[in-house]
Amino acid sequence: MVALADYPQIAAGKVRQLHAVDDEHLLLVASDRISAYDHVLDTPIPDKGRVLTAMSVFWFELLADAVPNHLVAADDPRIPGEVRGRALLVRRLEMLPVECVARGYLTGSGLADYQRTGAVCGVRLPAGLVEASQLPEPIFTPATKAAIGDHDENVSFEAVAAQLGPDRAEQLRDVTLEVYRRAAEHARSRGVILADTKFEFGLAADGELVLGDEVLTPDSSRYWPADGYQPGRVQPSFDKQFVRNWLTSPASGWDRASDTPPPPLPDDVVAATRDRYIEAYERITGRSFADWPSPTA
Ligand code: Q0Q
Repeated sequence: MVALADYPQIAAGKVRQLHAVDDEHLLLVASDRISAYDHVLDTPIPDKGRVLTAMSVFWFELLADAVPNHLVAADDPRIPGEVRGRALLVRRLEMLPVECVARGYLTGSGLADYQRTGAVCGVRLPAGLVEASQLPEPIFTPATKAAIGDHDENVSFEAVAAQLGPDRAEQLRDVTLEVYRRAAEHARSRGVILADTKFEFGLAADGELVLGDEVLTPDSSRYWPADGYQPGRVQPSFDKQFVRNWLTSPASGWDRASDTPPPPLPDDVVAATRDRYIEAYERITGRSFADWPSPTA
């Protein structure tokens, strides 16, 4: 049986790693780590890596008619038993250097740019929008990838066209918005608002545009409960709100403004957060998480 150590690590994010399997394949591994307020917390959320991996697989399958994707297998002898269920065997692509973000709602850096300039990535928006306003229609707001720990930098469509050519830029915009629309419609029918999401695309050897990375997970997207949605205030995160509330409560003794690392999470916050990830998966997919593969080693 193959071990993870047999696959050289070639990239690492805050909560995931990428390993080389062979010339044609990579292994995308999701950890149980969770980040909040730009810190990776000391306390893992059991099964978070498996839930987010299962969500990516669901979305790849649902959206395969809209765009090809890099998924080869979620359960395969080439996937080490120790990471089974939280690792995807994917085909190696030539990744494009653009974070393809679609926004259906205004929040985060999009809201900040709008409040400063009336636009996001050069896309002018109507006056009077507030925190969490739904946009008249979803917009493509690309960004350049930042180093770990830094925030991506929002860039204009024209900047993407200058870098990749107008045809490729238009293709990225069109595919990004079409996949977001399809996903947002599906999520909304399950009582969940997909406020925004970030895709990464690459090129296959034959030049085909392929959807890579994780897709439409709570780590690459903002998910809000539709119940209680109310523009004008920061919406509760579907998955991270228990963590955020505890960290910003007196109980944690943590000062978010300080540069000290957050304290470990209490067991009840960990358990409630695990339940929320599973609830998000089961509501969105209609599948039971109990059926998803687990590590064997
Ligand atoms: C690739 N990443 C992301 C990343 C750190 C993931 C390179 N199919 C692919 C993929 C994918 N997915 C990549 N490269 C070639 N082919 C994905 C940003 C970074 C940890 C995990 N980097």
